[in-house]
Amino acid sequence: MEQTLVILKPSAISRGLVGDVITRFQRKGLIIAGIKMMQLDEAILREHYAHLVERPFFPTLLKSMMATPVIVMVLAGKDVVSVVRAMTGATNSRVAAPGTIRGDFGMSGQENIVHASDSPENAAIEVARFFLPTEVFGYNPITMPATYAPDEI
Ligand code: IDP
Ligand code: MG
Repeated sequence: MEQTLVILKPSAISRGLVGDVITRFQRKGLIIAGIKMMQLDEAILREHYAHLVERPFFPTLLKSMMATPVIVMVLAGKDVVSVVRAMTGATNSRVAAPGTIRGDFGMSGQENIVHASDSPENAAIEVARFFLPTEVFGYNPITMPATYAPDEI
């Protein structure tokens, strides 16, 4: 099963949205393959947001992502990377479509509740960045036959 990396950002923690966001992923039928709380530091964020380090807002983004601990998750499912990106919505929460996590829960471009991997290649890199192999579990929930047709899994 494909995997993706999700971070419940400090905006989700501070605003009490952890349960609501995780519930959405579970109701969709995604499998939680790994989950833990951690405090991010500058080193891991410079790696994770390497594509943004030269941007003027990067110092503010760093501070925002270190404001509280975060919850990191590995979600598993068929085409899970694109499914979760679609559920997440556009980067700017004010533009994100209603029905998406950012569109329903946020008002900010920076304080946008969740991170989600943007490609299967990056998902594999990001899962390895935040999780030890022993912290990610491959299992088939009893709900699988009601979630997928046999030829989908
Ligand atoms: P994504 O999270 O939708 O993949 P990226 O472009 O990868 O968007 O940016 C990573 C994160 O950096 C965003 O989720 C957001 O928190 C922050 N960010 C991106 N662009 C801006 C901006 O123009 N102003 C402030 N923060 C931004
Ligand atoms: Mg991104």
